[in-house]
Amino acid sequence: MDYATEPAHSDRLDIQQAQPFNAEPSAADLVEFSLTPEELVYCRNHGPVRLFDEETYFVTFKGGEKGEVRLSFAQLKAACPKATIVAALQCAGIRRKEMGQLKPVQGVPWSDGVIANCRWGGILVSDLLKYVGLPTEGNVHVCFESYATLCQDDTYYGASIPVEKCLSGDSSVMLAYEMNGEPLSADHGGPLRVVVPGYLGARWVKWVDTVILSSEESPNFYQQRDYKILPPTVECKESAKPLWGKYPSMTALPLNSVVAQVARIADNTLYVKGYSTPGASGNVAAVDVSTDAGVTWQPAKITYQEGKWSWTLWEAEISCDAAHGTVHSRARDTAGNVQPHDGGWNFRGVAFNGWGVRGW
Ligand SMILES: Nc1nc2c(c(=O)[nH]1)N[C@H]1C(S)=C(S)[C@@H](COP(=O)(O)O)O[C@H]1N2
Ligand SMILES: [Mo]
Repeated sequence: MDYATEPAHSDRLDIQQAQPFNAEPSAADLVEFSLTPEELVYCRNHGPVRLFDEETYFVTFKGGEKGEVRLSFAQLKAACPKATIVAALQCAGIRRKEMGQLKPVQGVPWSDGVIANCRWGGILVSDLLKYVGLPTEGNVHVCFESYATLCQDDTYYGASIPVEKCLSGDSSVMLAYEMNGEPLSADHGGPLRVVVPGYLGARWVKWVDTVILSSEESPNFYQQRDYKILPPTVECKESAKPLWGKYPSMTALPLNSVVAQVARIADNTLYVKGYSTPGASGNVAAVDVSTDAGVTWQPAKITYQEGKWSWTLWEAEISCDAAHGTVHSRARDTAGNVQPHDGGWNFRGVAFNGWGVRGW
C-alpha cells in the first residue's frame, strides 16, 4: 500500500500508528472547544490517505430501475440544497485502553481523544436518493463504499445503514463536503464522506464513491466481521470467527462521559471539565461528578450542547482539600438511563462506557 503520497497530517495529535495513520488529541485539549478545530480532529484509517482532485471525483449510485447513475462532484453539489448539522464523530474504540486494563483487547489502544464535534455541510442522503431515483421500497439498507482508497482487510471500505435512518427527518445522514465551514480535507475523507449522526465512526465512510440501495446489509469486512460487541467468552480471533455472523452490527455508541481536566483552583476547590455523549435513547440530561468513588455525587454544569447529535460539555467546581485523589463522572440521559460503573469487556474493545475517571 502506498503511504508515500499521503498529505501532511496535523502535528497536534498523538500518533498511535504511523501507517496507516492513526492519531488522537488529548481530551484536555479537545474540551477547550465546543466545535473541534480541524487540527484536533482524530484520524482513524484502515489504509493510506489519498488526496483527490474534486474535478475528477465521481460518485456512482446503484440499485435503481434506471440502472447506474454517475454524478461528478460538481453535479452532486448542484443537485440538492446544502444542509448543515452539528454532530459528534466518535470511534467505537474510544477508551479501549481503559477496557484493555481489565483484560487484553484487540485493536488500536485508543484513549479518550477519538471524538470530534464538528459542523458538517453537505447533501442529505434522503434528497439524493430522490434525485437519482433509487427506490427505497423493498430496500432496507443504504450501502456506502469507497473503492478510491485501499484498506487492510477488504478490497474496499464499506458500511451500510438502515434506509429509515436516512429518511428520518431529524437524522441528517449526509454526504458531507464541508467540515466547520471549510472544504473537507483529505485526512477526513474529502472531497466527500458519509456523516451518520448518532452512529459509530466506522459507518462514516470517507472518500465515498459508490452508494447502493440493497435488501442486504453491506457485506464489507468492517460491517460484518468487525465493529460488533461479542460476548465476553470470546477471548481470541479463533473463537471470534464463528460468532461474527451471529451478532448485530453496531449502530449507536452507548451513553458515555469522560473527565478531561482536573485542576486545583483554590486550597479547597477543584475545577473539573469533561465531555459526554448520548446513547440511542435520548440526549444527555445531566452529568454528576464524585471525588469519593461514587459514594456521593454533585451535579456538573452543562456548558454546551447543540441540537440532538452534538457532544455535551460540562464543568464543575468541587470542594476538596485532599492532595491527591480521583474524580469520577457519570452521565444520565433524558430517558433516565445512567452510565454504568463498569464498561464491560469485549474482545475488540469497543463501546467502553464505564464511569469517567481522572486522577489529580
Ligand atoms: N474509506 C474509509 N472510511 C473510513 C475509515 C477508513 O479507514 N476508510 N475509517 C472509519 C472509522 S473506523 C472511523 S472512526 C472514522 C474516522 O474518521 P476521521 O479519520 O475523519 O476521524 O472514519 C471511518 N471511515
Ligand atoms: Mo473507528
